[in-house]
Amino acid sequence: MGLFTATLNALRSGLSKTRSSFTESIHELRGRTLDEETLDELEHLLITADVGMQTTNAIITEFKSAVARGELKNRDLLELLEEKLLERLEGKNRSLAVSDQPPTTVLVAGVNGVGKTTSVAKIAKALKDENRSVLLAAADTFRAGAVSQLTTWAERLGIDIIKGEQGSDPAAVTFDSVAAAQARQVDVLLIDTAGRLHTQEPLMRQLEKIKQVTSKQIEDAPHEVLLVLDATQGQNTLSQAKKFAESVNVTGIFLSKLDGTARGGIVFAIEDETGIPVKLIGIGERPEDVEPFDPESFVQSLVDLGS
Ligand SMILES: Nc1nc2c(ncn2[C@@H]2O[C@H](COP(=O)(O)OP(=O)(O)O)[C@@H](O)[C@H]2O)c(=O)[nH]1
Ligand SMILES: [Mg+2]
Repeated sequence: MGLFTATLNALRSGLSKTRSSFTESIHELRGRTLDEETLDELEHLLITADVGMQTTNAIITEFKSAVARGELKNRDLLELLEEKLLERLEGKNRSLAVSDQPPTTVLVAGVNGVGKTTSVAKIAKALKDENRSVLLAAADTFRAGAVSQLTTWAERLGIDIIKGEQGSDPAAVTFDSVAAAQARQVDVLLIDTAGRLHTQEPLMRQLEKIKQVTSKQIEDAPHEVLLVLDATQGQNTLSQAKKFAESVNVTGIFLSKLDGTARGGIVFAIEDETGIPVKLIGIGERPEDVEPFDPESFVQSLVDLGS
């Protein structure tokens, strides 16, 4: 899906916390001699921004060999950093999967409080703004208020919603929503799920069940399994991603709350550790506070060479 376009200004302000720590700090290194001390400081800054060991090591190693080859004499440290950071993110398909035959079904998963319901509303709004028809499924039937939260969004955005009683079987709600999406011929069905259960049933088993219900009705559904990770949770996001990826085939990550953290470098760690592409980012609480993840503008905002 060519879901909306990135706006650099919104991204820059959404990343303001990361920019006021990481970006400002790396600018202090500009013009410094590229000796061991400078590279140690750069390494420290990358780790502090949660970039992770893999990307940090790769970048520092490349810098060291570039210095040894004398290549950095005429190169700007930040230009080279921008180049290397971008290389780490290149070559991934970041667009949302779309089915030739509607409805495209998107399953949204993640632990409690990471921003699933908000992210569903954001995607729904973006799709609606592109004149696509959308249906929401409230398959978080456990948390008190979860269904009404999504219902409120649906009303505000003028989008239909399929829901069951609180406590009802989320697989049944899912079944109904897929049937309704087919009958109404909507373009996209967005399924909001629970992040925590008050039953004996393990969360992952419930997700698998929801997934199975959709694929029984539409062979290649769900076309997208989006895992929502909360950027403010830093390194904890990595273990969450691994756990979900073990049970359901996660096809993309929605990284929420990037506006709430100074450690926006977590994007690199997530992709290094999981191999799953970050497809969308959340940069605020409003339905319009979402951007497709665009490596180039992301890295540009982080390094901020100016134009
Ligand atoms: N600052 C910020 N807050 C967010 C973002 N996404 C969600 N939230 C907030 O996170 C809280 C939990 O969101 P919710 O969608 O209910 O999470 P869920 O339990 O995973 O469904 C709410 O207060 C949201 O407004 C974001 O991108 N930025
Ligand atoms: Mg929710």
